[in-house]
Amino acid sequence: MKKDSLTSSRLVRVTRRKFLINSAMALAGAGIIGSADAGRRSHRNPSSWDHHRQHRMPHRPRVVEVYLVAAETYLSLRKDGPPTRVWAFNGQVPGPRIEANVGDTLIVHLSNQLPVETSIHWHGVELPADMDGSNLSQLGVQPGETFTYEFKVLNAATHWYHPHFRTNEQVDLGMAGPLVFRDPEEDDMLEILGIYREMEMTLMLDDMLLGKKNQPRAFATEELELDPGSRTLTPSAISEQVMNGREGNVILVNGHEMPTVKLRRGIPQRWRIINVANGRFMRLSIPGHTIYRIGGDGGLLNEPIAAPPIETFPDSNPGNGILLSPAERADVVFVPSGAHGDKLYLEWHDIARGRHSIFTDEFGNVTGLGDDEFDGQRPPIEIMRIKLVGHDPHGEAWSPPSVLPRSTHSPLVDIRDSVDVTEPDDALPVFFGHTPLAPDGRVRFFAAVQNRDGLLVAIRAKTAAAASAGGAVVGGMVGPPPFMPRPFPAVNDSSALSAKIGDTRYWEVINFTGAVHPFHAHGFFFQPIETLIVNLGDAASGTPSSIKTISYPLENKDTIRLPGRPGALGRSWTITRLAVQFDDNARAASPLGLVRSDQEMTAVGKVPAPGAPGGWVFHCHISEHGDQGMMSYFNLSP
Ligand SMILES: [Cu+2]
Repeated sequence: MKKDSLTSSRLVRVTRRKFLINSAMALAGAGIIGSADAGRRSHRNPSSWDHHRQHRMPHRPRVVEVYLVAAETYLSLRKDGPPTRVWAFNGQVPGPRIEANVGDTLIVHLSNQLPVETSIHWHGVELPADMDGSNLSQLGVQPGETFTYEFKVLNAATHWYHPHFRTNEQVDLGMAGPLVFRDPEEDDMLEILGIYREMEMTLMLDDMLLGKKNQPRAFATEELELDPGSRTLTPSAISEQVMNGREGNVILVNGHEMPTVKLRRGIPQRWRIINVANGRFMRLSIPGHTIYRIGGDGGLLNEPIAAPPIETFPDSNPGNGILLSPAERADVVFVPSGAHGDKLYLEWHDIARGRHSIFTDEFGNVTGLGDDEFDGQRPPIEIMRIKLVGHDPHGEAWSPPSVLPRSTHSPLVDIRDSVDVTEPDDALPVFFGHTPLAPDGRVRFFAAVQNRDGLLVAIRAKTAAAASAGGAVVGGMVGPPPFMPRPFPAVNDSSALSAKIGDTRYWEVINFTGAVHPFHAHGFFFQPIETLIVNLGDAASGTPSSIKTISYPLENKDTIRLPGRPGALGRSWTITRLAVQFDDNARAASPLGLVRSDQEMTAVGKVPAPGAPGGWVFHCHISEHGDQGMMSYFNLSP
């Protein structure tokens, strides 16, 4: 085993070097060119990101050590106009791309030069609790302080990193970076299938809400918390940001508005796509091209999923294009086709996700909510230009493999059959909802965990009645407002969810709202089992009861879209079930070798003490919702 590791380590370094050389050539040739100010910013090409800041020690070949300084700076993100005030890691937006191999130990030294506390959460990474970086797992790193994260890389997948204090503001201002964990064995097997590492790019997609002179507009939550008396946002603007998530007006690809990339036609391209926007869902299409999704949050799938291009507007089939809610990732392959010199565009498309319209009276007070009639119908936006170059060396079409390779280090094992979703005691119930809007625009989102008044049982009974009603209208009403569960601030250690190490359980996440929410759980992958979309129907309007089931391919995920309810509040909801294994074997005893001796796997408590982590959080990844309380936590015990 040891010898194998050494061999593969050498192989990695050769491959990495080859990658850098090829990247440098691509850069010299064109790479990402961007617009007229290309020459002013050396990091316009993603391949040039900061490898000088990432060290692989000759005497410690399995250690990757990185220094990240969080500080305010100004960067030219837009094609025109003055630079934008950003908060950045190492002066870059996105932050430096960190890359490591399975089996490596990653050490990251964070220095906080911001005026506020911060942290780094390693999104989707399985690691010890005290390294998770959430506001429960550690105390904030104060201005002027440093903190060192250290953990072993266990799974090959595309992740990202970002602060977990005042997430909506800090991430939106630029604090997010790509985190790529590789497995050389997988890379080798993909090369046999024609997917070469040299043809790989990481695309970090974001949007920013910029106002005058390209500066960030005020944040709704900041207004509410810090400056209630002198707000510059109107109540409806506050509601807009908080209800629908902060959607920006400038879409950035690797920190640039509308960059250009040159691609060799006929050669499969592998893109690792990461959506780091606060509230914008990224639905992507390249006209005339089928994009194959080969992986996502937790690494490779067992088989590719074909996503046809979006050819009509609006397009309500979510299977067309690649759809990413905030924080989700997609590992995709496509083959650029066309003539030398042709231009293609990567397009953003809208999807109906339950956006609301906000109604106000003549005094500017918020009076109510309605459905946004243009939800899913916003016009497409071209977000990246692709120039085709070269001749097709193969002269024949590449076809996707029927089976994808996962390395022996991290096989994709189906755990869904080992949970019994008819057993309520095995469920980890979560209820997503929000309070009514106040006239000043405030609204509170919650992710309640307390199963008060048998809410889970009541929901299940109503769901079963709807399923057996055969179209008949089912009476009764469930959920808020009559059963308003406790929000995050009211949850304490006695009412928090709990699990034991070694347990296999399932999340049962019930969405009472009409909007789609991306549910994210820290520390442990889950495997989506099913979503039930339940409507009790309505006798008055003659709407029959209905229940629809969505099933999912086998996949490890950490963020999943929870569909919104299809009908009236209290008479419809969705139930999403996700299998999760609280297994620490991989962390405590990796077959690849060393682990830290002071592993903190368990985590208990809402308030972390110095040196002792608190519980594991889960939340909506529309940052405004999470920060407003659509967040809770679970305790893990031996
Ligand atoms: Cu949400």
